[in-house]
Amino acid sequence: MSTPDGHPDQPGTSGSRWAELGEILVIIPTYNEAENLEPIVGRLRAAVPEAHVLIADDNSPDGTGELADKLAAGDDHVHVLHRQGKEGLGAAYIAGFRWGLEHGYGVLVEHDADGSHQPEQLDRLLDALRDADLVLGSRYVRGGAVENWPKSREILSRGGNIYTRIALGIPLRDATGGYRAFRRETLEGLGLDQVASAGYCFQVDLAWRALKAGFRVVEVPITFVERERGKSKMSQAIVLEAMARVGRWGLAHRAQQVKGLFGAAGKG
Ligand SMILES: Nc1nc2c(ncn2[C@@H]2O[C@H](COP(=O)(O)OP(=O)(O)OP(=O)(O)O)[C@@H](O)[C@H]2O)c(=O)[nH]1
Ligand SMILES: [Mg+2]
Repeated sequence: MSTPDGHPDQPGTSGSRWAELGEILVIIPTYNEAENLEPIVGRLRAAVPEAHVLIADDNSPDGTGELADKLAAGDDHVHVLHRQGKEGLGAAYIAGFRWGLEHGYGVLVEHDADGSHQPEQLDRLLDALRDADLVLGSRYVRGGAVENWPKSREILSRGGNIYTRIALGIPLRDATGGYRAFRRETLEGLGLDQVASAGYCFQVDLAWRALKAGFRVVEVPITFVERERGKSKMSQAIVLEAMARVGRWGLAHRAQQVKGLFGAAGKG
């Protein structure tokens, strides 16, 4: 069975190790990643040849979108979603998720373009997804690692994760990472419309929603390598804004829990 653009709209890549999970779509959001795009797509196609790739480009001024079209023209497993302008990585992922759900994929993967995520480790995430609903590539579980980061950046990231764990009361070691694999049912059950797509809260919000909805969230170790080429879109202001927001979510959640307790006590 195929959709008009020639895609399988039913799960089942026969012969694949992950056939039971359905077709796999790796979503790569891009903004000015012209130098990085071809190598990363090449590595993904080599590492997991049965996986499809969707490049979600926000009209990058450096020509990443045109390059993506060229790659797609030469490979039926590569697709492009052109978006009007820069709206942030969260919005690009949500658009990519919707595209993937519409096209019948069973697994949707988040993957950066900049070389920070290793395509050669995708098999770990997919293996773990057989017994999970969401798999997080984790820098901060045993076996996980970070390369090329200045100590200050690592402290900020580790600190942010400890803070997130305490503020929200969740067991995750790395709730802010961006290398993840979702079953389609997980995304369908999260309420994508309500996800905070702005800034760095996006990843935390997705993981937290999955936990609250009762999905099985599992962490597997990854080696995160800081980008060598291109420009980071990350700043200290973004991190501080995200931490303030996570703090507010935690407080609101706790207030809700306390209200629930009093409600129950009142009834009993
Ligand atoms: N479509 C789209 N992609 C984006 C946008 N902002 C970032 N990205 C992509 O999202 C991925 C992660 O962005 P980075 O700038 O590397 O952010 P980061 O990895 O958290 O920060 P660094 O560690 O400093 O690299 C990359 O593939 C970017 O090209 C955006 O506004 N739109
Ligand atoms: Mg990066």
